[in-house]
Amino acid sequence: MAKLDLLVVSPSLTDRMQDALAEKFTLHWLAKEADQQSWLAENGAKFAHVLTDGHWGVKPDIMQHLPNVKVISCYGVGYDNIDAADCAARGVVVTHTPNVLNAEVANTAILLWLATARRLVRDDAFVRSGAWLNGGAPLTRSVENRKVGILGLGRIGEDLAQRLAIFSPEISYHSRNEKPGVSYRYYPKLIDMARDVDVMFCITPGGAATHHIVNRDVMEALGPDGTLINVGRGTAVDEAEMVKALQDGRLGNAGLDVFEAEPKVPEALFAMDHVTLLPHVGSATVETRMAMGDLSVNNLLQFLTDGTTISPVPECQNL
Ligand code: A2R
Repeated sequence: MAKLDLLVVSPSLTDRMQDALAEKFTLHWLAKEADQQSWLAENGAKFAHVLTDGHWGVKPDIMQHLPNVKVISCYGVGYDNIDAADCAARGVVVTHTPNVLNAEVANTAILLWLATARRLVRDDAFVRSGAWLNGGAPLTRSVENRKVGILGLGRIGEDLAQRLAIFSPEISYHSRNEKPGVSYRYYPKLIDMARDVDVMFCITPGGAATHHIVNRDVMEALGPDGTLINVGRGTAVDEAEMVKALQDGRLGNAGLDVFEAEPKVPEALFAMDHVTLLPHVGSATVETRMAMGDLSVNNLLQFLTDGTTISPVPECQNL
């Protein structure tokens, strides 16, 4: 049987994903086209199936050339770079990879908190530079018995809350809606939670609703001894204000896996040892990326079989 055409928006895929897709699809790599807009104008109409990731999404300049698209599979849980509401209105199913990455992203959040509080990077450099020969490293701050606020107690946030239990924290959370059946304290206002906690974990989706939700006032409420950990989306934090607050000591510390204009990171952060930086690797282990890859591929394959998908985004669940 002739293979179907698959538009791949991500510049790369794992070998395992390519092998699984190759049985049914001919892969067309958008990133290999020198003039993507002209190529899409000529070829876009032939694609009913699209594979992308959370970073690249399917932005309007691509979407406008896909009049016949039926399904978009996103390799990642965040899909803020795809207009899912518009897709749903057009009958286009968007899928993503929830749950299979909860543990990994929660672990990354804890890693960032421990590394930041205990100055892992600073003290590693301290040993390597030979500075230890002249005396011990300065003291750090404990992660035990802290007041912890979770901004976004969703799938990942709940997993994080459970994993944090070994540090005997007092956990609270903020989201738009109070979660039924949850014992953690709910704050209807983010700023009130920020004022009360020692560390705030940000695990919300990106997009307009959360844009700069962590603003200057929230960071000042977190305060000079407070720590901000962000593993959700860079756009949720006002990055310019965060840099200033960290410089002035109005915000104590930060552990960041995500940034507003990735892979660009404000250079002012590079010299700060009260900040720990990661290159958006929250889910980036071999095991978890394999699970995400399998789910992204299987969403497409199931769609070919019976028109349904395993994990459509909420906007597309009734299609
Ligand atoms: O607001 P709610 O009740 O829908 O709670 C969700 C919360 N959230 C928000 N909180 C405050 N203000 C907002 N504007 C807002 N929008 C959403 O974020 C919920 O507690 C949480 C998202 O949870 P899930 O949808 O289960 O997402 P998951 O799988 O935990 O992943 C979170 C994000 C992804 O979208 C990627 O951006 C990143 O983590 O990997």
